Amino acid sequence: MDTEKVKSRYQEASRRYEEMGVDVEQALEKLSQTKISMHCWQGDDVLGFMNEGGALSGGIMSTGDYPGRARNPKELRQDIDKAFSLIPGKHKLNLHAMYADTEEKIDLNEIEPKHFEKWVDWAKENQIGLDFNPSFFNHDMFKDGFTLAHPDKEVRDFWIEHGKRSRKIAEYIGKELGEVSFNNFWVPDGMKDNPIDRLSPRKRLMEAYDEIFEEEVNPEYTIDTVESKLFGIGAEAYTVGSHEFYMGYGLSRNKTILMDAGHYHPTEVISNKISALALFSEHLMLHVSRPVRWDSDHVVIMDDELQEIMREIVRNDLLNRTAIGLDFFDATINRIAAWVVGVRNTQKALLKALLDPVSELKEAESNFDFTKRLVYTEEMKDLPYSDIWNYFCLINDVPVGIEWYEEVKEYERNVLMNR
Ligand code: RNT
Ligand code: ZN
Repeated sequence: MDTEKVKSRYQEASRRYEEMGVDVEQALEKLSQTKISMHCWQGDDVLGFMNEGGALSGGIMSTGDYPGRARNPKELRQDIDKAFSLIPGKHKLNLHAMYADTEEKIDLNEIEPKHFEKWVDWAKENQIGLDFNPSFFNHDMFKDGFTLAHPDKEVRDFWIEHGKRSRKIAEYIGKELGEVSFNNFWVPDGMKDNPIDRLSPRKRLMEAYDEIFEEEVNPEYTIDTVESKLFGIGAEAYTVGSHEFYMGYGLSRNKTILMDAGHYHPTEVISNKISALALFSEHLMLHVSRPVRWDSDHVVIMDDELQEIMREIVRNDLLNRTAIGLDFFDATINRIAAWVVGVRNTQKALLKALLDPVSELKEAESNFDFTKRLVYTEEMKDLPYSDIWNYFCLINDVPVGIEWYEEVKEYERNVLMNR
């Protein structure tokens, strides 16, 4: 798109927003300060590099066989670089332990900071932050549907060791990069059919976490987060780490609670939980995902819930306290396009929220002027936020509109198809 046109449209659009009482420059400033934590696992269908030939386990599933999956750390970084080059701003990469980059033959209970040095070097070079996750799946020690809550101590101890080591790695990452690394704990533990004893596995999970978190890590470098879930494939009847489990655990242990948009009952939404959690916890972290009938991890699109999540963050002034991560894996489409669409949509939804006349709307509501609230919120839907977005892409030196798609196609022809 022609640069002058982008600029003049931006000016015209800004005028319209300003008429509604919106400070557009401030919105762009906030948008450019907000990092999205892009998940590495969209690039290889959540397989990782530590379990050769092993399939995805842990009650999650990636479907599709689009060509060009990244098969090693080098390819994955190359693809991530491509995606980031098409996304405005500097962001974070969310790394899983099973993506260790090393020649050494190591297991999950042996990982050390040195096995992630190459990721850290890459992050430094590209000014990208890193978040981290222990990987409690894709492994033989995921036994009988359990990890940390397994009745057998040997199984639990393996995973406890893994969890402890993940914290050391996240601490190392945060220290090296000078930016906090959120380290997220999610375990798939559960049962397919109705359990007799729901309590004992939850007690074991609680105790295993207490052991993992025994040692202090420097909160300037890493913050532990815990992610709940309603069910998984093969754990339909019972998931040990439920929402209530982690609300209780996180709040009593000072752990940050992570809410994944796909991990609740189908009519339940995380947008309605953010404000409640914000009253009781300093930080919160999200996995912005899109459930379609189940926790299907579809690419996030510009739907109502994505917009409502961002509005909640903005209207409650939670941008500085919320870590926004993404979590989807679609193997039926170009994986780089999946990232670009997902991250750009998340940013766009945030921009839309930032372009609302929040104080005016709050005032109307506090005066019980529900008519004005309705009239304004409906009017805002018609304002040309995409002219503001295109300008944001322009000043950040990334493709405007869908110009990025041509670049992805070219990359597909030249790189992905040769894999
Ligand atoms: C699974 C959780 C978890 C994973 C990633 C790979 O249901 O959402 O966050 O998707 O850790
Ligand atoms: Zn998740």
